[in-house]
Amino acid sequence: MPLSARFLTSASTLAECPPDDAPEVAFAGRSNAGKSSTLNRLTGSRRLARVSKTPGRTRLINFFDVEGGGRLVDLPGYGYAKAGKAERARWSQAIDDYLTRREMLAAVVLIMDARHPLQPFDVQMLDWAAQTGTPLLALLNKSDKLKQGARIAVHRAVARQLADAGIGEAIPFSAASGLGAEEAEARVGAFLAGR
Ligand SMILES: Nc1nc2c(ncn2[C@@H]2O[C@H](COP(=O)(O)OP(=O)(O)OP(=O)(O)O)[C@@H](O)[C@H]2O)c(=O)[nH]1
Ligand SMILES: [Mg+2]
Repeated sequence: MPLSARFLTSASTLAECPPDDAPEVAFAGRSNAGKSSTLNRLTGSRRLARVSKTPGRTRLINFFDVEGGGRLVDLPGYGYAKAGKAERARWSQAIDDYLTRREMLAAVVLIMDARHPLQPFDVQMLDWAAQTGTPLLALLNKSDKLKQGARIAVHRAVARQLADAGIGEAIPFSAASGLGAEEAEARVGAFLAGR
């Protein structure tokens, strides 16, 4: 079942974030990996989060209230090349602050493009999750772009890395086709419920 959610607010700094008083699941990943598309898929909504062909669409931290409790958080993408240096520095500061200071952060959903998984930012995120003991779910997004054999190979390789690091789980996923969506919804719902 999709999670029912609605937009709460946007923030460009930690100080602007809503009170840290509800469990949150944050969607992180490289620019253009499909964070916003994934949020829309998991909430069964076309337009909850803004999706764009141009990387760097999500420029703020966006908060969505989930019916039944908790929030989903759409983070700006890491590594958006066209943003100016100052803007990039501001984003990564806001993301780092969010990830390190948010007491109610229940889990991180790491969205990767299944065609280019485990880029430096992703590995950094996995290391961070392992070090801090933050639950992490990796979604191998855009799996619709891969043939079955490649999909299986990528899943196996990423699952092995996660197992080596002692964290989380990887799911072949497609925000476009809905592959893996039910499983991801169940996992996110469980994170929010503290399970
Ligand atoms: N084929 C395919 N395309 C996808 C999928 N998910 C996202 N896309 C496309 O990838 C592009 C980026 O999607 P977004 O959801 O905006 O990505 P994002 O990670 O939120 O990007 P930023 O906000 O810029 O960091 C869009 O053109 C989407 O339509 C998928 O599962 N399959
Ligand atoms: Mg986005």
